[in-house]
Amino acid sequence: MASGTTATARAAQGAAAELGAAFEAAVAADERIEPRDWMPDAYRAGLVRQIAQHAHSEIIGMQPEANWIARAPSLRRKAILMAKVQDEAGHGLYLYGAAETLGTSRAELLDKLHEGRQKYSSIFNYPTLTWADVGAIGWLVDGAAITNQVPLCRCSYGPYARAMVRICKEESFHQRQGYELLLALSRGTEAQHAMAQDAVDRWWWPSLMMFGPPDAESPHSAQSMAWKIKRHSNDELRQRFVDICVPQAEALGLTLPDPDLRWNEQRGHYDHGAIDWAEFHEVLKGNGPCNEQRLAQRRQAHEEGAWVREAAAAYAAKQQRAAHREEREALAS
Ligand code: BYC
Repeated sequence: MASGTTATARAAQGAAAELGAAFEAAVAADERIEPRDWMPDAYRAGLVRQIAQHAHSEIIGMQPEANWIARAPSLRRKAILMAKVQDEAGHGLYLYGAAETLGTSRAELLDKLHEGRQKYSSIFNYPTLTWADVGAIGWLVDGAAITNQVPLCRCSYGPYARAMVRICKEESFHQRQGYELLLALSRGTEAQHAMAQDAVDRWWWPSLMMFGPPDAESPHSAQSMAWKIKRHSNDELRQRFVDICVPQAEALGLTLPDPDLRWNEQRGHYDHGAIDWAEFHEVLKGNGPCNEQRLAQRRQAHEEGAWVREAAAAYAAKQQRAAHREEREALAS
């Protein structure tokens, strides 16, 4: 009996080792891991953590911009902004869908968001004070998002990587509309130019924080990069973003609010000033300017949408009953 148990345990261990080796080999060969494939528990949990945070950011990210839909300065600008905010909702859906393939329901993730047990991007805890903020969000926030997210199109987990392809195409449109909006303001009246500059002054540093803590203080980066979920470190992507933005700011006729920003010939990159990480951690702890407001509005939207979810569930159940009835009738005839 004892030796039988040992043999079974040994066989199970052998099978687990084989599955683990197959997973590692697939990652090393740059193949995609698909929902039905075996994966380590920590890989699954890490993906759910990141995808959930990403999905939550998309739907909370609708709030600061939606604040300006009713006050857009022209019908054209209003139509563009509505389409953009609607896109963010869609991105949330693709991402919650990707998380569902890992065995975690959207309802469960939303509960965690509403209870403050899962994060969303720090950037959306800042207020949108003027119309120029819509431009600054498009240029800087969507620009940072693209820089961070294009490499995620090659993420080792198939459903997340495929969701990111479509998201990045839409983000690219969002970034351009923000840039074009800021350009129009920058070339406008003195007051419009000043409004654009003020928005850039307020959004620049929080945009740099979107890339996450410095590499040395990023607990997840090493494992996430080893599993090819992330392809580049937080600091690498932040640097890439800074290098892209400096000439764009010059073309816009706006300045970036960092006196230490200068080209470093030796590194082949722009050096930038120190980021206020204390502010970042405060925002993550819930003490940013809009944390409470964002979560309260999200909870309210969820409660107000209860009837839609009930109606959709009732409709789905009705469709299913009809399909079963048709099946029974077909069998009986
Ligand atoms: N804000 O070890 P680290 C958008 C957390 S949506 C809040 O470096 P990781 C858009 C991190 O989660 C933008 N939390 O983590 C939408 C972790 O906490 P937990 C969102 C942050 O995962 C609408 C802890 O700090 N984009 O673009 O390796 C309109 C330690 O960090 C932040 C994505 O989510 C932050 N900024 O790297 C317009 C992209 N940074 O989980 C635009 C996908 C870090 O241990 N996500 N934390 O409690 C990623 O690429 C990575 O998750 C991150 C962080 C680079 C963000």
